[in-house]
Amino acid sequence: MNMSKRYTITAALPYTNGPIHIGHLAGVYVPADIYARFKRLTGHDVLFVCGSDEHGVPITIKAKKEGVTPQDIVDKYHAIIKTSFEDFGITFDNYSRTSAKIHHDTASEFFKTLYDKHEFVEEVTEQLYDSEANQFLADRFVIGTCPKCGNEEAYGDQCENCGTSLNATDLINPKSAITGHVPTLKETKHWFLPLNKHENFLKEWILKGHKKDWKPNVYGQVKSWIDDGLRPRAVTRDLDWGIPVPIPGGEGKVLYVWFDAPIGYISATKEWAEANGKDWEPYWKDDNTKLVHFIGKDNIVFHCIIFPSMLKAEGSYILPDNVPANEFLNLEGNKLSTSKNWAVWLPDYLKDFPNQQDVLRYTLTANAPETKDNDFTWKDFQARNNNELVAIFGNFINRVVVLTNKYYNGIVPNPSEYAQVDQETLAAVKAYPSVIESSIERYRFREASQELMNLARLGNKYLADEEPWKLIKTDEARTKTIMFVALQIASALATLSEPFLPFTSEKLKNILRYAMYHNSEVISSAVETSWNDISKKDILLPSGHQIGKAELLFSKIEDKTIQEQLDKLEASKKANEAAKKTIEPQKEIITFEDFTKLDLRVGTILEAEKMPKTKKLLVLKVDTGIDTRTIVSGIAESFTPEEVVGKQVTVLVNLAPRKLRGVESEGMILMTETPEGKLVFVNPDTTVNSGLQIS
Ligand code: B3M
Ligand code: ZN
Repeated sequence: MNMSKRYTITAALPYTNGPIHIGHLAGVYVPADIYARFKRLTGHDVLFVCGSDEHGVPITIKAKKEGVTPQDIVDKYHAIIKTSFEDFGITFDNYSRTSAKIHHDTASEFFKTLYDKHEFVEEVTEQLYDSEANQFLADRFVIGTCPKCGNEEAYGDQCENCGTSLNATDLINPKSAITGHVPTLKETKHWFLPLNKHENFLKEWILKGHKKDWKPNVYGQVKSWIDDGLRPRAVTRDLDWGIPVPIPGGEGKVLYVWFDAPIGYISATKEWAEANGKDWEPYWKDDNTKLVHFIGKDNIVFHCIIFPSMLKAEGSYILPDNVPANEFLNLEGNKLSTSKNWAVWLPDYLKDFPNQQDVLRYTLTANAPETKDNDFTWKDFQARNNNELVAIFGNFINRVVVLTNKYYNGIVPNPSEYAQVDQETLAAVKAYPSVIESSIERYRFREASQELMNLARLGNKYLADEEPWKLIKTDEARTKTIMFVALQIASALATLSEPFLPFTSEKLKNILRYAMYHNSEVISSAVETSWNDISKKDILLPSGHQIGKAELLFSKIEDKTIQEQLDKLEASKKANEAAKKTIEPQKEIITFEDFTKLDLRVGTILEAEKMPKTKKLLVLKVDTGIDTRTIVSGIAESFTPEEVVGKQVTVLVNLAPRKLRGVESEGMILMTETPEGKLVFVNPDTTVNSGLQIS
């Protein structure tokens, strides 16, 4: 086995403030797992690590919202995320967490090393401060307009729209995400990583180096940052949740989450090494090791500029060989959103589609946002399953296994002389490992998954053309040869599908009896077709080998099942629309004098009629206690005239009269709109005399 290369493969540490959703899977975890499985299958020494990112501001915001501690939040979601990755077949060698002691120690030590090497610039600067919340505003504690692209929901450390990394003071019109207030400026000391000092190294390493094999979307983004000029980045924060700054003067401050999180890959490696009696250093310090970071495009700057600068400054680490960042996945035409519950959550998928992990893995791979944002639709999910996994892959395997059992009791038959079509087919099978490999090596997993499906198409076509079910009656020898060739294709599929369809691959290996079983114990491995065998060996499943009975690898997904998922999303959409209508931000403060100018009275509606040629307006006759007057009100879509006559309402009587569609309206009825969009009267809950003042 070729053990020449060691791979350290990392996957972005998910923020532990919610479950994993299909955007995370498509962007990061499925491609990373395909790559790790493939590298293991082709005989490499692979370490695949990840872990929960537990210090980010999103955690503290979620904790505040739920009235619990940040530790409660991360404990809850770390468990949910870890379990769902395991159930989905993501094969991390270690899934750690940044609240673990080993990470605190590793990150503190890393910071201290850079501090002692004078790699930081210590500076007192003015930072955004929320005087009401009595705290500094950094990262997601502050939202404002991105100076680069105008996105009005940019965060204090980054704009997710254009990816630019920001200092909070760069934001235009910043607003506190805690109180909504406009922040003030307050002096505070922080330690900065002078990225500008690493500009030449980065130019050499990326722009001049062999990074041409980086994906264009990654190389392009990095190049534009470097061209724009790199600036010092604060690597400490005035927060109480995170890793304490381990130097004098760091009291009350923590490491910036994006300083500590990437070091989480290293601490996860150390933790794995300790648990397995291994040495962690070769995976991070040996030039023979290839370091590959799987991330989403919003993490490019941290993995291509900041973390490499940290590693370079520390001096003893290797640098990433590639950072194959994916773009974003949308859902049914809209951006995925945790806060708006516009997502397909992995735990929900696993519950709604038991034992169908591979259907989602395959769909997310076949449609991965590798070079541009892409859209997940439940219709496409159904089509990929029914038209490809069931109709091509599953159908081929089912026919081969059913016919082998029917004609030969499951024994692989003895072939006679190969016809030309047999030779061509077997030659084509031999080419597939390198075809798929070349796509995977270029991080083109969509392409690779389609090549795998093409191998199943080849099998299907071979059987359809050779029609063994007809020949069995007239040419026994020819039928045996055809079935023998078809079984070789099935064996190749069992091995080559493992990175993409791991659950199916295992099922198929069991059906083909890759290993012999006795009382469900493996007693011998009669055949073990390795990835590298397929292009080398002429026979993968030898004649005389006993295979098992047929079992369905995939089942058709009905329209009803898809509709249930679409209904769930519709419900989310409705809840969002309702939620959007709830609390509008408070208007600007008025003085008490301003308030006393308003004359609010109890009024009684005496008459009501629809305003002709309008949908929204009712013309009301209102007894205000002062007089009876006409008021036009936009409530016709919520109430009929009959429903409002006799109602007591709050009336603003000293509003300047306005002409609406030729009718003079003198005053305003006060209403409110429920989250469901229903208008209701703001009125006294008991009947009182019209004209009473409301104050
Ligand atoms: N927690 C994920 C994100 O930005 C972030 C990745 C850290 S990888 C070191 O959504
Ligand atoms: Zn931007």
